[in-house]
Amino acid sequence: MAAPKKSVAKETAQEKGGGKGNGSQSPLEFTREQELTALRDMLLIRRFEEKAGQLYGMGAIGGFCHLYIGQEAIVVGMQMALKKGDQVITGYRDHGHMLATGMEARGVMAELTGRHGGYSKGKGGSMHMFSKEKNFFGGHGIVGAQVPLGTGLAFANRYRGNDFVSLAYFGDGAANQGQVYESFNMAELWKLPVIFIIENNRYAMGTSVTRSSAQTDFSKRGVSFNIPGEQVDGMDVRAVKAAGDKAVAWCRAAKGPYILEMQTYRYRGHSMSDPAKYRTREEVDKVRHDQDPIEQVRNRLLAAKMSEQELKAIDAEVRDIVNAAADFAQHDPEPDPAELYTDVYR
Ligand SMILES: Cc1ncc(C[n+]2csc(CCOP(=O)(O)OP(=O)(O)O)c2C)c(N)n1
Ligand SMILES: [Mg+2]
Repeated sequence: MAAPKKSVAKETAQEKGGGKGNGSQSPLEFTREQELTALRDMLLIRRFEEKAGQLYGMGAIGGFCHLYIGQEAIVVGMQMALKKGDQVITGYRDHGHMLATGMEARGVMAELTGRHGGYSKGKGGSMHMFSKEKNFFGGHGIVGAQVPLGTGLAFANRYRGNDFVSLAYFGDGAANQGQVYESFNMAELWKLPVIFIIENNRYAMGTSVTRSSAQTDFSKRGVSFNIPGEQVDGMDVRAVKAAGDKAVAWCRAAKGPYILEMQTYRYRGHSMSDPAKYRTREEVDKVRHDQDPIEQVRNRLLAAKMSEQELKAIDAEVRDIVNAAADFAQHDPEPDPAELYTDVYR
């Protein structure tokens, strides 16, 4: 087992001070350090997800598994706008969110394979992991259920009088859920510091946005509640970070909630069992070719005279972490049967 040289997952963008802001910087300009941080963190998610897909194919992972490949710029860019203590909650497409908050790749992978060293001792699986330390509140399988929970986190922050912000991520499909609008109403009424992040990847399982949504501009979904919203290029990590900075500042200033519609795309199927009959191969290839979030950063770094070799070294470092995680996840023991009776309400 190759030991990771340095834990990328531990040292997140947010901890490196990416969220401090820089008054003289144009919103879309990243420093070299920010580009490198974004590249590393997005690559970690990409390689992790690729490995999870492989392990699933080998039968090492069971149950539901939804990959985040293509959408990496969203969680990485948003994390760069946060400070320690801010909270994150999302749905079932959640591995990227966990890694972005700094949760360990091996703990996430071991949960996928149902091992004792997983974040839920192997009892939760892909959709049910949490980290108090990293302020990650799940991991939820019921579409939209995380939205009122994320609003509740913001209520708690308000009640306690701190200035933390909660991020509630959900999909374009989830955005048509009734509980989302009950949450919007309360959040604005009580000026709760929550950012509603709609990850519009154009599909909810096999249903495209245009087939399911009367209002396809999701940034306008808060209009009747007076919640400001913006559409963001969710494939450009710099645009995500800039929008995140603005939304976070709004929330910290106690002005209430904010909506960010992240325009993105998922490259893989909805879950591991998706016949993908609802879109063409060409559509997927075009987005990968023209907009890939990782390639965008790589190309900018190459244009700024970074060598292919240096970029390959980052990839190698990330692969080491992911391989070590996969190794751990396949050799760590399964939970003892007695664990069936722990961590449950009785
Ligand atoms: C309340 C509820 N209804 C239906 C489902 C089945 N389901 C799981 S994911 C999904 C689609 C959600 O799509 P979207 O919100 O766009 O998120 P994405 O999968 O694209 O990330 C559906 C209908 C569910 N899990 N929960
Ligand atoms: Mg979707």
